[in-house]
Amino acid sequence: MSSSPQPYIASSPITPGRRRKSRFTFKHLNLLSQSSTSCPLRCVALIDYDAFYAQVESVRLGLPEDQPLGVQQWQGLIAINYPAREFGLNRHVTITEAKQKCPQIIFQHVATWREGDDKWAYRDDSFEHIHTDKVSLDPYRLESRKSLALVKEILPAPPVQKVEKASIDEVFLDLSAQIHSILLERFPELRHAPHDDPTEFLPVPPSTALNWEADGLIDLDEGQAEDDDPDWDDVVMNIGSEIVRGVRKTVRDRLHYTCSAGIARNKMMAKLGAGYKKPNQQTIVRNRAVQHFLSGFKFTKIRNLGGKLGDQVAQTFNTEEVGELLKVPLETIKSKSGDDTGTWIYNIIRGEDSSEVNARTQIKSMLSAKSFRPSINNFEQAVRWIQIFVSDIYSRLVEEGVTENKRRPKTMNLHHRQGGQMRSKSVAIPGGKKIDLDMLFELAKNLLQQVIVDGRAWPCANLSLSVGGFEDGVNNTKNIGTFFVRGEEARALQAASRSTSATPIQDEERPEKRRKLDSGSSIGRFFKSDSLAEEEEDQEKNADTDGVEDTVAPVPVVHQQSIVTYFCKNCQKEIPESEREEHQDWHFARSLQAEDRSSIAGPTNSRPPGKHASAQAKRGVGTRGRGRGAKADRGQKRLAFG
Ligand code: DCP
Ligand code: CA
Repeated sequence: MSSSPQPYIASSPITPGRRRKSRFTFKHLNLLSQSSTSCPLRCVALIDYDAFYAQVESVRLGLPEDQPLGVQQWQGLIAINYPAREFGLNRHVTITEAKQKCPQIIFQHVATWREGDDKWAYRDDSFEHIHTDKVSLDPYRLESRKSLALVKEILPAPPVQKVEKASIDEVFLDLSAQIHSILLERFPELRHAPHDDPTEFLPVPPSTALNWEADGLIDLDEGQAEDDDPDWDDVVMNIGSEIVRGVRKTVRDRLHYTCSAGIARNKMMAKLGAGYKKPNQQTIVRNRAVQHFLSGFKFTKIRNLGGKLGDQVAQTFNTEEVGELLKVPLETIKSKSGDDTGTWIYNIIRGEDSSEVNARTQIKSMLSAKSFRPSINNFEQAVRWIQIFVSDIYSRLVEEGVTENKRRPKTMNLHHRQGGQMRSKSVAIPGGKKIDLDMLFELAKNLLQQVIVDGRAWPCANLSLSVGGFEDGVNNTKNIGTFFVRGEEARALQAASRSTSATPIQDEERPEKRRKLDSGSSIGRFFKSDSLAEEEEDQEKNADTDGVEDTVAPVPVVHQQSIVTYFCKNCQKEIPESEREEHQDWHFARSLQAEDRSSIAGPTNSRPPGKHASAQAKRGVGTRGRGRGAKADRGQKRLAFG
């Protein structure tokens, strides 16, 4: 991940007037066949769908392509299609403004989960139900998956095919190996190195080798001219462009989506290229055009320089312009940003990026979240959301093949935010047991109980549930279903609950947003944060935040008249009325936890919230059913959902 080797600024035998040989060698050609990141002939593309969610909705609704449409989430807009953008709209405008500027616009609200439903749905009234619905991005995920599958179908099979899903609507393709085979087909003179010497320079390409058709070409660097003889890197880009045009056409024909693309020598340049001209266009950044292209950008537009790292660099060097930063010597950048980061920055602004197109497309984690405005204040409310999160995650797990035991997550996490504190609890998902809604719900509820037992659970401003640590499932279907008896299931669950205490990440109290990229002072850290960012992206894109900056809702005013109390039968004590809900929740949580733990001794050292703790808090515990057998007891009666 450090500096990109750039071996191709090689001296090739050039005669005045016309070059006899290419600058590239047979060895370079061989590197191309291996999709090597150090190959100077490398070709990478980024395909980015135009106004993705908006297109999904337009196609689903069968609307004419020129119909302006905005995708609504509560009172905000999260995607605006290109016909609507012609009216000057973007996703930061309000619905009222959008309507004013473009009266014919259609707003489509995203699908939502609603309590009691076992599937998300499009509803006419969802924008009025921010407090009871949770957005579902499943329709977009499904379309994203469908189009990724199509792209993979169009391209040659792996290992020639190298496809990386970069986000819900972006995909990187390393086209090198495919282009290599096309080159050999079209230019047989490239098949064998003279004297089998890989260091031999390639012959020059025929001048008829290039046909840019309708490509968006970035102007060449200073000192380069269109009528200069092309070299093989130009031919490679030309073939890459042809492939991408074909992919885009098939996607358009079969799925009716338009997308834009960038074609260049690496991921970073491809990404910049893709955003250069939208919609429905592709931009080629030839190697001879890289410097010219880059100099027109602020470096904060560069992939991985958009966040804090970019801000820090801008502050340190007092500029955001690539052109200005190019003047800073490597040693100076290194002295300010550290050796690794400095070298990386130095190279990236010169258009050099050796990061690989990583064909891993498997999901690492799934998250379902909701921010509450106003905050929620009791166990029942929280459990209702947990139920929705579980349904959401379970439906995605089914998509992921969990019911056929293809893959399964190993852990479940619950994050809970109260005031400025984020707490998280985690539990191992018991292996060898079928993952179903009930099982996930029990685990999640148990995590919630743990949060409540710790106290300070309310008011809660955000809850999020995630599963992660996916592994390939073992084929143990014969053990599932009839084989398990209740007691065993209960024990499996108990084991899982107990294992939380051994899980190092459980009960982590942390300042808000600790996981955000906090410093760019080391490139190692920076790239680690990149992979974290991936998970965060999953979180962000699934989180239901009502489009409002997450702020802590004010604590509801409770009338703290000290004389007002209620008598807790469990504790046989007077408890302040203001603590009633939390106190009851505490008992409830303790009792369920005790049930789950079955014969494990009840709490001796935990105290209910407030100063009125009592050893009698245990009273009543142990008289109810156990494990799954307890399903229809008080818990269910109190919860009453669906
Ligand atoms: N998205 C979102 N909130 C954001 C950014 C994006 O919900 N702040 C969703 C809606 C977008 C989708 O992700 O349709 C893809 O994001 P893009 O940034 O690629 O934006 P678009 O695809 O909508 O537009 P463009 O044509 O500019 O790529
Ligand atoms: Ca897009």
